[in-house]
Amino acid sequence: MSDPAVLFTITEAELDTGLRGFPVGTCMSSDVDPQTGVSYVGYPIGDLYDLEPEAVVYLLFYKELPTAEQLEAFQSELRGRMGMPAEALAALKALPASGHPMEWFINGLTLLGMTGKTGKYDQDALNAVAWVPELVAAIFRIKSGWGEPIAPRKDLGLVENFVHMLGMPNADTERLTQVLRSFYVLHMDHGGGNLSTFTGRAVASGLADMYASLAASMAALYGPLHGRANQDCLNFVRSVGSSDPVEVEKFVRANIASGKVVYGFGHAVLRNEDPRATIQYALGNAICPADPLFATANTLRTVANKVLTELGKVKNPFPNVDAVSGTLLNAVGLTDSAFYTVLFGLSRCTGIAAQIVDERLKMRNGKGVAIYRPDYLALNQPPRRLEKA
Ligand code: CMX
Repeated sequence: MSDPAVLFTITEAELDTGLRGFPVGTCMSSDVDPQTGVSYVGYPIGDLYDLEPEAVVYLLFYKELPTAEQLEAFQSELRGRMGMPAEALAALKALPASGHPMEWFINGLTLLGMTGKTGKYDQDALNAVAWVPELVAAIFRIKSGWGEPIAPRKDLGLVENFVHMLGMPNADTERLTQVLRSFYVLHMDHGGGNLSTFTGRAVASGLADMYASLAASMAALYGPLHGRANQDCLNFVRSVGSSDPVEVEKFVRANIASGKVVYGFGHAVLRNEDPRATIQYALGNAICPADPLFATANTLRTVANKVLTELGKVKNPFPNVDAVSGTLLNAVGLTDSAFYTVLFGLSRCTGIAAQIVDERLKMRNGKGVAIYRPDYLALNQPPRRLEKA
């Protein structure tokens, strides 16, 4: 490629490949390197996962980590925004019980828009950061039969408040908070091209409001090849039934022979172990090394990698973020995997909201990115006419 302005050339073979790798725009909050994984505004995720979650939210929105004073002011601002509209909560309770938690979440986001939007992307983004944990905790409580939604406490941080509002029966609050704090930071953002973020940005480019855009992005996250893989991944680890390397290898080989994927392994962009998986393996080794499912996930880390490498065709035979997140959630009492994608969404809404604010209010000198309008080439549509009498 001699012209430095040419970033990518498209051949016919690249059509219908899901825009894989096509550069379509810029992202100010995060980046994904095939070898080293995700970074937020230049910081590798390994530097950030144990910070105060609000400091990382601040970084995604304002592109710098806050000073102690800025962090305190930001935490206090978010606390001031807490308290989702009561009308949205009341409407949530009327949703069909049979819906998947993600279907409730998608509807819940549009309810927040109907009852509480300001119409300003930056304001709605920060309100969403404050309200989404309340919405998700309410979905957990109503759908799990744990009782009425619990109101937020203004003296608690975002994740501590979420744990309080979950009111999970028999919870080990300390371990639950520890796992959810890191889960929240690890899942916040992952570049602009992942399906949910891309969808949210595309929908906002037509000037749909923040909540409608987030609802659309969460519909994208709902797919089993995207966010719902974390639910399938825990079910996969459960089905292995052993942590013995010989038994696990037999299971993985049989699984592949029957045409199924090994959940928690592979990635569209990464070509190494996802650092978010590395961090979670270390957390599991610290808090639940003897947990049977975590032990299985640990064995899969090496055994599945070996078998997938031998297979030859898998571009990334290493664990992705979903390889172990479910086993940690399960180990701290969140045993119903149907809710895992909602937890992913709770976190990811932060990065998507920050990217929508950047795209609508900052890019192109504040003019915002134009409405998305890619081209689809006509296929099997030779011109023809309807003969009329
Ligand atoms: N197990 C078995 N086979 C796999 C595989 C896996 N984990 N990952 C890839 N392959 C196969 C593909 O099915 C494909 O086979 P065919 O050529 O026969 O169609 C071949 O290897 C090449 O695929 P690839 O280019 O390496 O992977 P893709 O970019 O097409 O797909 C992904 C990426 C994540 C969908 C895929 O690796 C997969 O299905 N993994 C299991 C599900 C999973 O863990 N998803 C979570 C993703 C996490 C995230 O997106 O953040």
